[in-house]
Amino acid sequence: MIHEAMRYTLVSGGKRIRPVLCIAACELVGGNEDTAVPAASAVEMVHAMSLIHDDLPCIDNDDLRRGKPTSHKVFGEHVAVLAGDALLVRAFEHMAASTKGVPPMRVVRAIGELAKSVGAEGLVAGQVMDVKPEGLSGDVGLERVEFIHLHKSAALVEGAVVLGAIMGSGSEEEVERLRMFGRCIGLMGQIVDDILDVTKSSVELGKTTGKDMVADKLTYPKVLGLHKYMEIAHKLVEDAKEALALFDAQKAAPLLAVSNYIVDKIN
Ligand code: GRG
Repeated sequence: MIHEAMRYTLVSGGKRIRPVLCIAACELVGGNEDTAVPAASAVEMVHAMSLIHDDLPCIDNDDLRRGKPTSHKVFGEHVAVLAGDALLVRAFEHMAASTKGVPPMRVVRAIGELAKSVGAEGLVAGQVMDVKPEGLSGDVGLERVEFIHLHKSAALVEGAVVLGAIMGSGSEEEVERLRMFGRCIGLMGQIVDDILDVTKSSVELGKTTGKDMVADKLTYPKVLGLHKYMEIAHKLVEDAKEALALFDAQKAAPLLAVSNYIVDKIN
């Protein structure tokens, strides 16, 4: 039962953006795809567990994820909690046991990076801040929203890219440039989702003003307005491109393609 619950979310049709980024970053710094596959899988396991826990009744209480019943709806709440825990631990076990052809110090560093992107300085920090404020109004600080998005959404995307660069034996400078790239597109991904939430709601309600219709979510559009928010998304694409500028353009093409894929949804 526990393995079935672990697999249920892990193979339920996500876009796999994080593992793709991890492998592309590894190849960009000259590494072989195979050396990044365990890390890429580990990142996807962490992503899957975060979705399971995010959907729980005590957090977002969602019934559907990717068009299917959420883990706790299928397996019950206690199994969903445990499946999330087991996936989290399995991610680290898998990286430690299955990474081949990478110096042990690099594997240890990558494990540390992943842990940091998940824990109280990463996903967990973002989730803790993302409590629904009662009577939310225009005075919700931009800083707070930025903190939530950077931690809850961008941290694991950044982690995925950094892990790939480490496994591919990237230099310190390459790792840091790719960290910046990952952070930009992670943040951009969340912004694009927020914009689509707003525009979709507007279309559904037959309105064309782009005014925020999402009542209970803490989003940038609520704080900044849609126009300014679009500007930020486009600025992040430029920053992401700049972070890749010193790499060979042809080799950087796959990462740029992911970045364009994300932002094209709002163009
Ligand atoms: C990490 C220990 C631990 C607990 C979890 C609940 C929680 C703490 C964190 C919430 C993390 C969360 C759900 C962030 C949202 C991230 C996000 C942008 C999800 C959507 O990603 P996509 O579009 O999804 O890549 P698919 O379905 O394609 O995989």
